[in-house]
Amino acid sequence: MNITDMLMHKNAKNLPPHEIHKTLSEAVMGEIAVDWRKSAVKYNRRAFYFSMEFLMGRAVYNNLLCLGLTDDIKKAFFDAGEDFTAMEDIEDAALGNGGLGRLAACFLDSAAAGGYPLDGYGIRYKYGLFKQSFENGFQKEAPDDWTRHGDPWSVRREEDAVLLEYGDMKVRAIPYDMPIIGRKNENIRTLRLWQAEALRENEFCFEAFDRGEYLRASENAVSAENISRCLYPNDSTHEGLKLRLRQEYFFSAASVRDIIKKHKQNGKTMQELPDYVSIQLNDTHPVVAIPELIRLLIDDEGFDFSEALNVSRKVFNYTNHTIMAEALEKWDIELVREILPRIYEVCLQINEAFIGDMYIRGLSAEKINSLRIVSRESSHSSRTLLHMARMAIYCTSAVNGVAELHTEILKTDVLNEWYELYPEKFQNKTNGITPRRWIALCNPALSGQISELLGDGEWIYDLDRLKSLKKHADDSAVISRFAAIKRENKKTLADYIKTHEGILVNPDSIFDIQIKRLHEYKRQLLNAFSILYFYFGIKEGRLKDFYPTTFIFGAKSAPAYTRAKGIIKYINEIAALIENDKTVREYMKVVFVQNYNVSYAEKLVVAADISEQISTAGTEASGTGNMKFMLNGTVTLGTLDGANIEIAEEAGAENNYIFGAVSKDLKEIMKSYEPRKILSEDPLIFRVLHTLIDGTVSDGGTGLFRELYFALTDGASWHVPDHYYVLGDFNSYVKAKLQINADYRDKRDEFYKKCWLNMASAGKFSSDRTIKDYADNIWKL
Ligand code: 26W
Repeated sequence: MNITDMLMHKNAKNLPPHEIHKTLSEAVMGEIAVDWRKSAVKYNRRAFYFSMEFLMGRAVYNNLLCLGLTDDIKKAFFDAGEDFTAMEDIEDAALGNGGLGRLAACFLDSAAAGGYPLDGYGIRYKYGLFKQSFENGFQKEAPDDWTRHGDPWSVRREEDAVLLEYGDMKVRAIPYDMPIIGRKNENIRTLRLWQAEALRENEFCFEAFDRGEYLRASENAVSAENISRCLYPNDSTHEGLKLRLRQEYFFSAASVRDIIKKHKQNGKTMQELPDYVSIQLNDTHPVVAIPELIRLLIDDEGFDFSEALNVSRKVFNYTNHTIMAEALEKWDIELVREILPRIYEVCLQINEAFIGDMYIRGLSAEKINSLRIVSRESSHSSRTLLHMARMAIYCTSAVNGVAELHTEILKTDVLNEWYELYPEKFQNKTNGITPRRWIALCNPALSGQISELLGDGEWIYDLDRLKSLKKHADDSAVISRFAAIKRENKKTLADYIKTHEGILVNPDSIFDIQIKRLHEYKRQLLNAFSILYFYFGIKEGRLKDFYPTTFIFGAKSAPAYTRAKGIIKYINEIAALIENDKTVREYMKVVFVQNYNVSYAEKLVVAADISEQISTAGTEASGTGNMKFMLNGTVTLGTLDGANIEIAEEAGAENNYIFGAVSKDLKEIMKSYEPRKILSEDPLIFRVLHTLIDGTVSDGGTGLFRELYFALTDGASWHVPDHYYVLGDFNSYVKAKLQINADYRDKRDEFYKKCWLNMASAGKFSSDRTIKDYADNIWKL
């Protein structure tokens, strides 16, 4: 292998890690160049994944793994006296917020590995998701300049630049291509990310410069570059901001044009586009691609509107990732008119076509009004809104949810009226995760054990084979090796936490882990309350024999999400409270790791005893962290929500710890729910909740904790007290948690058997399965 030669030649020893990283990456890029080029032209019919976010994480180790080079390179590093892990600080592309962006990354990997012609299109943000640190327990954000050491995994393709016009400005979109390797199988896919730049003639204004107006001289360049400057760190609320709309149009329009250009280069007509191209819209963020395609067909290709709409319907498909009302994108139509005047006109035409269709179906005017794609905000509002999800459903062939329950909720509740109009469009595609990154890469020891038992390592491309490991659940030699591997992973994590957080944790304690974006519906607060409950229980002698537990959190809060930031501060205060208590701290410890990201997740999911998946039933569309823990042999402590339901189905509810109200009951429950009643009847819950206002912990005078308290008791912005049913589920949650604690303490073998059975049942949650389902039933590849 000449990559190792190259490393040796460069005399790695004298190079700083980023130089080694660069040399190695460039060598790999050279190695794959021919296959990559061939893959691009190999297929007739192709699919494209349009996503505002791709949460790729580190490329270097993953690419070596997929090429089967890890062992060779590790050895070369060792021989050169170099640290293989030193490249960890060099690159980590966090071009996404959470689940939606990471799913996109897993999908590309699975497509490459499975031999599917799927490529990704997105934005090359200069700054990825902010870096998080804690100062005095409060979240602080810093910019994430992810290419500061260069970007050897991307190739700039100047020749494919696209000119884009807004109502008030013009910009160039320059593509950067990243190879998606997946497997050494000659199907190397591409993630094409667009970067915004000024037109060359506008880049710099010499007239302004000559007048001494130096800032103004580069004003055009700055406003163009602003479009791809920064990932919006918001993963639930739609804010309706101008720059965000510019971003959405920027990559959607550039990508549509890129696809059309290639299609024409292949000598095909635009009428034939649907025969060769299928585009998956990752949530509504890229939905503006629809009016853009229609516009191009009308303005440049001479289609009439209804022909153009028909083409678009055959090309596009839409995935919904959230049922949270505040996340649904509705753009103020006046903003659309200002920034995208021609798109505005097309959207109005789509709306007219829809209204016409509805009249033909015989719907009442009132009903039609309630469904319009462009509609007044309310009878007493002068704002008119463009409903992106409605446009998506009307203008696509397939609409899908991301877990069985989620799709059911879309059909019967959130999108019920649309389901009744277009039942044939609705499908479920339960999410998945790539086994390459989420076990082979992050858990080499467990992967090794599995490969030995299965006789080869090919199972990472055929995860259903794990099933046959169930028969080893009663083999004590197998289970004790499995337990030893987990113990070793816990030790490795403990060392990492010591280095990065300055906190000592005991690897022999239970590792109870909740890692995901900070959001009220995910209920980190429920976890925090239960910890306080145990704290008081131990301190006051009610809780005996509590097995020492380390409660680990990792979560970023949207910078403007005040209540979520209050929850972070609260958990950090609880951590300090316990740490300062000599009698309790032997039994429990709370660690909130800083800057939780994909790379941290790789270290955490392999070291967990308990996977916390505790969202209010009916709120988490799917969850994918839950699958990562499961695959690495962890029991789920969870509600019957999202994919947790399918996890419990696959692994057996008896091998997990399920608690809480179920989705179908909650609507009824919430009608008469009175959290203050619980508070007045249950002194232990009272005690715990009152830490928010009785001075047990301090929010530094910000009022954050008081606000949290009143949101639960009286109801704040939701006007519903405790909208996410934290107190309602509290007792059943605590009970389940104590059950795990006792099982771990008293029936360790049984506990590990449960863990093992979870791993052996995780086959369904490979994104290879998900991609095959999309390819067969939506993209028809
Ligand atoms: C407009 C602001 C905004 C930005 C991002 C609204 C909503 C989003 C995403 C849809 C949020 C998201 O990441 N959803 C998650 O998608 C995952 C992949 O399908 C699911 O597993 C998670 O349950 C869902 O929360």
